[in-house]
Amino acid sequence: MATRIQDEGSLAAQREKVKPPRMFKVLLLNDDYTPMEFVIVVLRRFFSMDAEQATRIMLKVHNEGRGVCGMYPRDVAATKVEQVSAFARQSQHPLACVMEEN
Ligand code: TYC
Repeated sequence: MATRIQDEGSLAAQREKVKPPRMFKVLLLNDDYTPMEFVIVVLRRFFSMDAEQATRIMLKVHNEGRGVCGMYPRDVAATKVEQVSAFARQSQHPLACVMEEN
């Protein structure tokens, strides 16, 4: 049996459910030191790109200064940034990965 309060609760839940999630771009930034091959490995490993896509995005970043790797809800984007940054740090490359709201 539905009470008035339960109805309001389910309406609120439904409103929450249909609202599209805020989306965040994950970007790579260019630098003068990270090897091109390493950037391609990053794009393939963390963003599931094939060799051709990864090469295209790497060259875009190299030529234009930055490039979008993908677009995700906040928590997924933050995890990508953390994973890429940790991998770059561990490999002693200065590669920078950031997120920004779409
Ligand atoms: N500019 C780097 C080089 O010439 C390559 C590079 C590409 C670095 C993309 C970072 O996000 C980057 N070796």
